[in-house]
Formats: sequence, C-alpha cells, structure tokens
Amino acid sequence: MNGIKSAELLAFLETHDAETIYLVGDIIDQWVLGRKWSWNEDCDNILRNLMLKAERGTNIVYIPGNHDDSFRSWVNASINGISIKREAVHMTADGRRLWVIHGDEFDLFMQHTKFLCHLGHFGCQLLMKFNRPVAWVRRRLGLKPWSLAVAARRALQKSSKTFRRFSKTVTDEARRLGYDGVVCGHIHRAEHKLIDGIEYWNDGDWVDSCTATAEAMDGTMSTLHYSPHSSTIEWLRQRASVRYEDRDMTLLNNPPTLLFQGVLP
Ligand SMILES: [Mn+2]
Repeated sequence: MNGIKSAELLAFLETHDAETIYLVGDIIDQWVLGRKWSWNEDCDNILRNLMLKAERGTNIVYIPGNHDDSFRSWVNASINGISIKREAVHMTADGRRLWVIHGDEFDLFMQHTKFLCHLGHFGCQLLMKFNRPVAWVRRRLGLKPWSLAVAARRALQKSSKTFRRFSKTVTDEARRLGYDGVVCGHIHRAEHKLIDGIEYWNDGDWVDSCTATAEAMDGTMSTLHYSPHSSTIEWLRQRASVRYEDRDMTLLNNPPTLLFQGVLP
C-alpha cells in the first residue's frame, strides 16, 4: 500500500475548519510503519494544524481504527484538546442521530481471515501449494514473484459484494441501536446511500480518494472530494511550514460545521 497523501491532507486541513472534526481511525500507525512511508514535515504540520484547531475551540474527536488500535487503550483520554473515543454519537443540525465509528468491527472479511488464521497453517499451506506452479512459470518468464494468497485477499476485499455486505452489516447494527445513520471509514471507499431507511456515510481515505464527509449549518451532508491543482497544494504546504513558526491560523474559506475525516481504511 502506498503512503497517505500527506501534502493533500495538510492542504485540506489548511483550507477547512469546523465546529467538530471526527478523525475516523487508522491515522497514525501507517504513517510511521507503512512500508513506503515515514514521518515527514507534512505529518508534523498536520498534527500541529489539528492541535491548533483544538486550542482555538474546535471539538476534535479521534476514533482509533484497527491500524492504530493501540490508541484504543487511551479511550476517554484527551491529548492536547483532542479527545479519544471508541465511538461517538453526532447530532446533526436538523436532529438526526448519527453513529460515528471506524468500522473494522463490521468487516466480515477480516473476521473470516481471523477464522482462517485459527484454522491456521492448513489454509496457508494449501494456498502455497497452489502457488508453486505459478511461481515456477513466473520465474521462467522472468516475472516478479506473485502470491496467490495476497491476490485472492485483494480481489475479495475489493469486490463490490464485500462493500455491500459491509454497509449492510453496519447499517443493520445502527438501526438495532436506534440511530438514524452511521458515519464510518475503514474500507477505502467514499460513499453515501440509504439502506432500508438508515443513512450510510463512508468518508473514504487519503490514500487514493482524498475525501471527507461534511455537514453544513442546516444539517445537509455531503462528500467532499479534495482535488486542487498541485501548485495550490504546494503553496499551502509552504505556507503551513512557514506559518507554524508564528502560529497564525487564518482560514481561507467558510467553515462547514462538521467534518468526518478518514485517512486510512
Ligand atoms: Mn481500518
């Protein structure tokens, strides 16, 4: 997996503010441990931006995901004004109650893989056996090694059936708990739909889609796709790194009331 688009995310945060910002999980771990990724100045400035926003009265709620689940032991704590929660309930301006979660607990695929892991060895060995002739052919053709197990997992994770099952499971649970809708992340796909009368909002990610879910002053919600020109991003990035020296936080546009910010799935 490629790293997150940190320059884009920083530029987005530089140009957007809200009364409340929910960070819907999988934010920190991959920054640090991602194979192709390491902490950089943009990540520093993203954190500074969030902390400054918190200091200036923005309510920032961080809901850890499965990649940063070590922060789940910090639930109900508050770090520099950013409160950490396992889940949240957001009341929209027009009175809908939305359940805000990361969503990995409803990832049936992950539960299945866990099950396969318990079966253990056997499943893996079977896949590896199948993989052997493929590996041999690929070697002969001078191609890079390829793993059937990894490919199968990818194909399954990205299939629309998996997405559909995820959104159905999440909204079923939201209904059971009496919410009007749910806002989540986790599966890399920004989407909004109504499932049997329950709103489903997925805020996507900042690896591919650069999306966030937002609520306006009147309660209307939308998915923001952030795709400014690369020169704008570069300019905002420069501005951020200079500006944090003197801590001036002038915003460039009118803030929506709310943002649900997902980074990684
Ligand atoms: Mn996740």
